[in-house]
Amino acid sequence: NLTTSTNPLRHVESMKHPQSVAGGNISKLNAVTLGEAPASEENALVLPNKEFSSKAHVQSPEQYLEMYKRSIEDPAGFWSDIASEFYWKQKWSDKVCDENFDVRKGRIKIEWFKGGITNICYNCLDRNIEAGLGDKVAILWEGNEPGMDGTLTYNQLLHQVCQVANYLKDIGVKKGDAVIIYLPMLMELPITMLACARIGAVHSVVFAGFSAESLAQRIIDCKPKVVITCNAVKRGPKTINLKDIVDTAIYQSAQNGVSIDVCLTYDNPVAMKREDTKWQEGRDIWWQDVIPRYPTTCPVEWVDAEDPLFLLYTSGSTGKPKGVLHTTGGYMVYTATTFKYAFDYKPSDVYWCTADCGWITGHSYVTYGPMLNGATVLVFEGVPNYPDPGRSWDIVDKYKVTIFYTAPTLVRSLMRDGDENVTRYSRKSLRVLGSVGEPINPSAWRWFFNVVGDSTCPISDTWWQTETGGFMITPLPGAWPQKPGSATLPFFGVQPIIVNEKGVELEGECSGYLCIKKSWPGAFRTLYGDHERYETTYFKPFPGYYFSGDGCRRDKDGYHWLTGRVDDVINVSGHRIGTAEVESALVSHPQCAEAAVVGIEHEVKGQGIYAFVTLVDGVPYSEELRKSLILAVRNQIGAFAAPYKIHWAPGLPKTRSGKIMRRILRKIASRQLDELGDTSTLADPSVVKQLIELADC
Ligand code: 6R9
Repeated sequence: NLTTSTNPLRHVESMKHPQSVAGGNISKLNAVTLGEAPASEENALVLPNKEFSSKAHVQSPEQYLEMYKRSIEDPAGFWSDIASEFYWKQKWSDKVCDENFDVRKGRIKIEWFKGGITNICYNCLDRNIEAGLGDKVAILWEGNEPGMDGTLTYNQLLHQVCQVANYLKDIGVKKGDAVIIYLPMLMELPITMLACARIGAVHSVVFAGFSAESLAQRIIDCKPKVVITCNAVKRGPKTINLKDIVDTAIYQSAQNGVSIDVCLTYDNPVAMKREDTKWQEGRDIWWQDVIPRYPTTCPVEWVDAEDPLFLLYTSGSTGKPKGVLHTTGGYMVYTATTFKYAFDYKPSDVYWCTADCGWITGHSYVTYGPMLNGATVLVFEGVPNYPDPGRSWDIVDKYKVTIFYTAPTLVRSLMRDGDENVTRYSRKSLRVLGSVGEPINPSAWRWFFNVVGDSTCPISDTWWQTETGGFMITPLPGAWPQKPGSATLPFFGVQPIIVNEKGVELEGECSGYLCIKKSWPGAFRTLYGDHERYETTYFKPFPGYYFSGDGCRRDKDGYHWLTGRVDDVINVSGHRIGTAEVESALVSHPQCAEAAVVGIEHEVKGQGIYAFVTLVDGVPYSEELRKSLILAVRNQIGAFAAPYKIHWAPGLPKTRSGKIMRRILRKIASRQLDELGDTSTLADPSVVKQLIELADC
């Protein structure tokens, strides 16, 4: 039996017959309530539509509870039943899961389906084709410019993947070798990921918005055999010259002892002419000159379930990005299952996730999760507000998108552009909406629900992380009532707990640090080359548990409300950025002596980057200097990490031991000047007054 603490619905007996809800019957929210949160969000139950529920994979709280219960009481049985739906060359050993989750008992180890031999590319493509999906559309591609598009069926996708796989093998890429992919959202991006997986190579996709320095840092860390890129891309009205960035990164890597022999470059004539592309003979190869020459079949490299699938770098609380490592078998089973249930996926769906493959969302829910389910996936090269703010809905109507998965920052910015941009499109095809990347505030939730979804589509607000591989806390559409702004309840097999600062598990209504009690198949296995940091960051803060870095509140009904990061990580438009990374970029500027960065609330982006800078003695602060400081961050990390405010600070508030008091900086940044708290422990309390005076300088 489930103990009280493992029963996620323990507080929600009343949910079986939810009748009284705030604001009357809001199974169809009234547009009048838009933006106005009811007195208590906790009581705002949005009931599932009966017809939707009757066709859903999970139709009621009881059915969820039954499945959840089994996933906790018999994880081996639960997950191996699901795993058996995939193709395994050889079955895993008897032990479905082998883990040590407790630093006090030795090294942290997580293994799922060890000894099982499989291949995720085979399961995405060959297996689905054998099941008759060869002529089904796998990828619908929509270019940056309206009118530019393309499609690939599962058969065609397999052929292209095999050609790339054969090429990679030919240049010497072997099982276990790293491959860096620095591509925009062309079809070639998922194609290349799948090609790597087919031959057992470990891909590391770097978001094509990262700067040369960031790319070099990743190249130096994982020493890839090859870098795959494209000459240029158009995003909205802008042209971005990717090849120049890659050239600089490869040069910098060589300076650090890591040389790259092959740079495979996709020729993207829409953005740049071939002859205008800077070229290094011998190293640079045009994709179009070699790939089509290779055979369209390629044998699969069979790998162990615990062999690495990919590395994805993410920000932490130090300046050095962490190489999150995911393996094959557990990740495969987990992304496929979460995709199926959290979006109530049906074979007739047309699915669109607006994330870039450079982030984990694009790995798990553009490429692997959907394709493992044989889904039709829309890949969009452009930006949602180009050429106008209606672009997203134009695309939804054009392809009859049924599942639309995006980030709160996009919802908020579209909300600001006005309803008319949405309502002039039909959107009749939409059936499920999704949100990821940061907490979605209730007013944005309501707008998404009422205006975009015409009050008929459930919203899956999926809480998860690069580290977790797949969804952890998420609504299952149709299964239970939703609450605007809450990620609701745990996915199968996930045991979220909330602990206080001493690591004591809290019961009932509570708030604190969000941890996970046991492993789940999609969990990351280590930080590349630094298992020590893996243990220190995630398993030492609260021994016995995985620590997420997020704060969370659980309400009286057992629903989870994520409250944001509790570490030095800022979430800007759903992108994770470490304060230390931004600080180190700022202090690399020759005229910057010291920097302290905090995140503050931002209407559209969720959080904005606010930087306090101390200049080198004698340097005057000027508009020009402000711009060049911002440029330093753009150059070192990428445009998405640029601070929106530079606050000149002749001195920073520090304790006597020299620690910067960020708490005070946050209050100054958000102009909550009457909440500065105790400043008497500062080495020099007068700096606070000085900072306040300079706030609008
Ligand atoms: C998938 C992804 C992870 C951090 C995570 C949390 C925030 C993501 C969220 C959410 C509230 C949600 N986050 N989804 N917060 N509700 N539905 O975004 O991975 O880039 O690693 O970021 O994002 O703070 O810790 P990643």
